[in-house]
Amino acid sequence: MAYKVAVVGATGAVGRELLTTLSERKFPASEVVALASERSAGSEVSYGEDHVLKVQNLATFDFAGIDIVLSSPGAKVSAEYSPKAAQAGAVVIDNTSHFRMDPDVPLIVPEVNPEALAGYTKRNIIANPNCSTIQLALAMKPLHELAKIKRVVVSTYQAVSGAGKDGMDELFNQTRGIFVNDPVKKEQFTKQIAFNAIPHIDSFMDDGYTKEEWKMMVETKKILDPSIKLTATCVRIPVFIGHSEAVTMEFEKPISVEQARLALREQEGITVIDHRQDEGYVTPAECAGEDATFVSRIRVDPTVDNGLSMWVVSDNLRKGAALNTVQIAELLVREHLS
Ligand code: A2P
Ligand code: 11C
Repeated sequence: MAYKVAVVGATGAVGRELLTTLSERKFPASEVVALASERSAGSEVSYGEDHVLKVQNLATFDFAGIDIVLSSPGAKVSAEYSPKAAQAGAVVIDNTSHFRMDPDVPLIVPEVNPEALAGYTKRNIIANPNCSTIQLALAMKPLHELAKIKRVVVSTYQAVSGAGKDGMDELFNQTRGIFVNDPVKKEQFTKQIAFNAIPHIDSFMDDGYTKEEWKMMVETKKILDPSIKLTATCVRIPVFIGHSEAVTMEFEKPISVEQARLALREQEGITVIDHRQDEGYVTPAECAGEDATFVSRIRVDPTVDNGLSMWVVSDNLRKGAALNTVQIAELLVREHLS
């Protein structure tokens, strides 16, 4: 069977990756429709190597007859259009923060909690987690099964593509501008991002955390285990693609580095590259364009009982967004639609 698929936000950084991923993975689509704002209606986007799709205006599009919607146009736009598409009969896989904590919306990393997908029929909406949550939950899963994680301290080093195509343009333009002495222009980021690090992603909350940090806490609990305590510091760095995370975990039971390495090696979606020498670890420059989430620098944290630290890197546009979304669609088709 083949499905009619609509990609919402098709001209964006994630939307383009969604089209590439659908084509690369040969998703059984009888038709793919590209949707974006009125601004880009009529423009063209690539779908695979030999197809070009004409972008249509989301605001006037009729979702009747569409089977699956992959939506990544930002939270406000999804809040309005994802329920409309669901009411028209499509199953929506939404890659924004808007529906993730709705108890009637499953929040899925297919290698971690595929069983939760079954609840999607309540709203016909499935949520794709935040990019920094996906790679963390995936790396935590086999370790949690082995020795039960009690507490996590995570610091992120997040690429500008997390802020979309305009964020990528801002890093590029500031970097070039600084070399020719142009004044720094800030639009997407609150401080200069070129040659800098900004400890602020998404808006501030009353308790001093940012919403990105809050999302990592609550989404990890929803996906993996509500009893896990997690504190995060999320930082934007001048890298185009690839989120990195320094993760320290405290376990209920003893766990050795060797046991952790073995469990991570057996986890689908994880590649362990961990040699204690120059170049024996993965950086964002190497993870861009890859499907795997990479774990390196696994070591004992001697400051607590049963502590381990590790370094986790993943392509935020692929596993952090488009790949995970398409994997959810594949799971949906396999388990529920066919
Ligand atoms: P457009 O290119 O027409 O603005 P990114 O996350 O890379 O910034 O991409 C955001 C995506 O969401 C783009 O495809 C963008 O389309 C789309 N988008 C933004 N606002 C709207 C809207 N009001 N209606 C439909 N699509 C939107
Ligand atoms: C970033 N993680 O890097 C964000 C992007 O909640 O879907 C994704 C925001 C979200 O800025």
